[in-house]
Amino acid sequence: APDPLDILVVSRLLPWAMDELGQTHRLHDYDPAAPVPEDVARAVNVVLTSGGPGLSADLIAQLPALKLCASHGVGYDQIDVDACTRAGVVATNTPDVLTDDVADTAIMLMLAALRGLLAGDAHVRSGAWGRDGAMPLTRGAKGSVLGIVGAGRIGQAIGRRAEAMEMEVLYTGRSEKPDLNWRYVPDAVELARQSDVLVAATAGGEGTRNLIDRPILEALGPAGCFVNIARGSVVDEPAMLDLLRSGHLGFAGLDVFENEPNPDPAFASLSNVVLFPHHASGTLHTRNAMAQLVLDNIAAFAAGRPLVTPING
Ligand code: 8YV
Repeated sequence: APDPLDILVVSRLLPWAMDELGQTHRLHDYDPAAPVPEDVARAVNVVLTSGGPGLSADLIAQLPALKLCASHGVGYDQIDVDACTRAGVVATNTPDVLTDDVADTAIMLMLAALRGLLAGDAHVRSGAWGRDGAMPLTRGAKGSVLGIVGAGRIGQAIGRRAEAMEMEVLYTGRSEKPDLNWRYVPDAVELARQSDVLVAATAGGEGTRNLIDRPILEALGPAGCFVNIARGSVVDEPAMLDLLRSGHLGFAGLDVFENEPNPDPAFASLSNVVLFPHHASGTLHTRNAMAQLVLDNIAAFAAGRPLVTPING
C-alpha cells in the first residue's frame, strides 16, 4: 500500500468519500481564519478543495511540502494555477462527469424563463387559474436561436440539447471550432443580436470577467433570455439587473451569481428571472462521480501514477 498522505481539508467531499480517504490518509481540518499550525503545514502534501474556496497563493506559500491540489468541480478560477505551477504543485479538477447535469440545468432555466414556469406554478397554487382563467401566453423554444458563449464541453452539450429541440445554434469563443456544425459568430454583440437565448458557458477567472457586458445584454434585447451556468463573474451583474428591471433585457435564468451564497437581493424582486442556487451539478449521481474522480486523482498521486484529470503539468 502507498504511504499515507497528509491532506489539508479545505473543502469536504460526501461523507462516504471522506471516510474512504480517512482510512488510508491523515486528514487535517482547515480553519480559514487562522494560519495552518506549523507541524501540519510542514507535513501537508495534498490540499483537498473545491471550486468555491479554491487555493490561494497565500496558502500555497504556507505549505512547503505541497505537491497536489485535488479540487472538486470543473471550474478552477479560484485556484491560483500559476502559483501552483511555480511551487511545483499539480492541480486536478473534475471535468466531464458533471457535463450532462449542467447542460440539463441550462435548458431547464431557459425553458422555465421562456415559458413562465414560476408564474404558472403560482397561478395554480393561488387559485388565480379558476378565478381569472388562463395565464398569459409565452414563447417556446422550437425555431428560436440559441447563442452559446464558450462552446467547450458544457457549451456543446447545451447546443446538442437545443438542436434536439429544433432550435438554431450559434456560438462564439476565442476561435472557430472546425468540428462543430454550428455557425460561428466572432463578435459577441453580433451573436446576441442574432440570438433569442444567450447562454454563458465559459470558464470563470480574470480572463472572462464581465465578458457579458451591457452592450451584449442590450443586443439580446427585450424579448431575449440570458442563461448563466458558468460563473457570476462572467456577466456585468449590475448592468444585467438594471436591464432586467427596465425591460431592456427580457428574461434571465441564473445558476450563478457574483456574491454567492448571498446574491444581490435585487434579484428577488424581479419576476422575469428564474434563480437556482449554484446547483447545476447537484444531483446525487453526479456528486458521487465527482467525489470518486477526486479520490481517483489522489490515489493516482499516492501511487506515483499519472493523474487522471490534471489542470497543469
Ligand atoms: C460545484 C461548479 O458546485 O464544477 C464546478 O465548477 O461550480 C460546481 O460543480 C463547485 O465546484 C463546488 O464543488
